Amino acid sequence: MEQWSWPPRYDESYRPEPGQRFWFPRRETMPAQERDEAILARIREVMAYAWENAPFYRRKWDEAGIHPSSVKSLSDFEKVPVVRKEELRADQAAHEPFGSYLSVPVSEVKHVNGTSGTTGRPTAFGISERDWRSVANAHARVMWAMGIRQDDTVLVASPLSLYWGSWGAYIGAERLGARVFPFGAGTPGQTARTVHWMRQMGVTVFYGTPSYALHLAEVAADEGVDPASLGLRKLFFSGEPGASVPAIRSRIAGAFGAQVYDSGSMAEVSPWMHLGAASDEPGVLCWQDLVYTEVCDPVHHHRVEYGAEGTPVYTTLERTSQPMIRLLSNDLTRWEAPSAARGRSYPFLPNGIYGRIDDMFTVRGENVYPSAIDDVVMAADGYGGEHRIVISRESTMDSLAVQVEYKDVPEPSLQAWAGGIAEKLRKVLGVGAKVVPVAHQTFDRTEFKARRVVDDRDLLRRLGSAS
Ligand code: 8LH
Repeated sequence: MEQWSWPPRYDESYRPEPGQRFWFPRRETMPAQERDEAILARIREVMAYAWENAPFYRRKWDEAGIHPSSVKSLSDFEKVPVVRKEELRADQAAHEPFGSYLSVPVSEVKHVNGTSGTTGRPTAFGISERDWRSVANAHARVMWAMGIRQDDTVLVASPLSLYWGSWGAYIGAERLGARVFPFGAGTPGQTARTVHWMRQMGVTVFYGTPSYALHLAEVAADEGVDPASLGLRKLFFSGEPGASVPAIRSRIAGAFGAQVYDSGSMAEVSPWMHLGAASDEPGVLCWQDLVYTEVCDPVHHHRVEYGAEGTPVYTTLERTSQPMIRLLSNDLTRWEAPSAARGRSYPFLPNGIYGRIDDMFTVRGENVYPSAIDDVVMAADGYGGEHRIVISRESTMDSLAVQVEYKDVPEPSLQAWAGGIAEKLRKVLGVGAKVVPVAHQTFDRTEFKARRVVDDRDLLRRLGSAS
């Protein structure tokens, strides 16, 4: 296998010929079974390393009666207890600043990123130079599979702050040899400037969130610029569901006249692009030799069969500064077995990550994912660019309303328009939803990750507990 060592060591001068399909042909196309054997050996090395260097893991595994040497198969590995984000947060509070899962001396931490900390204590990511380079090499590989090349100019259009997403895209594009344009996102008036700079710089590739790409397309139109005239070849995304949601991806592809690629998992397990598309179709491959992904049942955390739904559990195979061993995502996906037809012998998530378990809600006994609603409403002709999903409680029953912006729908047709969407929602979700048309530009747009669900039941719960 090409450049497969522990600790990882990459030849920074290596780059395939532009016409070559694979960055590392052997690693990407080898029989999955053979790769799994190599992954098992690597997992044992990573676990032994964590046992030696990270008190967090030694404590956790001691309590569970697990020693790295007891993991003799990938089935044994399923018995290793998962790590939850709350544990990382608590461990960092007790062992500032990087937690007792930091496995290198603090002096080796050369980059600090972090979670936004909008909910709970923020988590710091302490990244060694070695890990920073491994992430750059991994991301270059995945971006190569998307068809990004040296002559591309890559716009990083997400906040250049603590967010790993932006930096991960930046260093990947840089390692690949492309021109990188870190314009960022999130400051007032920036989006209109983005449109003009994109034109001037001849940007060919966009990176950001799907919500932001749609907002950018709207702003371009308001500025009198057809987004399709901007010259983008490709857009790749992470951070939220969208690039694998058919209605969203076709809106983006249609607006920009370009190809759409999904990618992304969690900042903690960077290289987060280890879930990444290698074709202009919905879904992502699990690049198992970078981060070993197990789609698991959410209760016992054992792998589910291919074809089934579960929550991804991630194990980094190249990280030395803060290795993540069985980090529980609490996201939702369905996975499929590796297939030669896809060119790369990795498992596949055909619908990408379609939501978080916490974001799933139940209305009259049916589980509903916000992204399923997005897919229906955003496919409607006359969709005005934003919507909100409102869950409330009428007496003892939960009810669902979707407020949908409309554009160019004549007033007299509005009720019929809303009725058409409601009918499709009923078919897809299995429960009725009230569709309320609202005027274009009623709702704020986001430059980052969208929050479209308004749960009025929380308010009722809070009022209930206050009384
Ligand atoms: C996704 C996706 C996706 C992330 N489809 N949901 O952007 C990549 C990394 C850096 C990132 O967003 O990390 P962060 O901020 O820790 O958020 C992770 C969560 O974001 C993840 O658990 C998912 O719920 C969501 N997410 N990429 C759908 N392609």
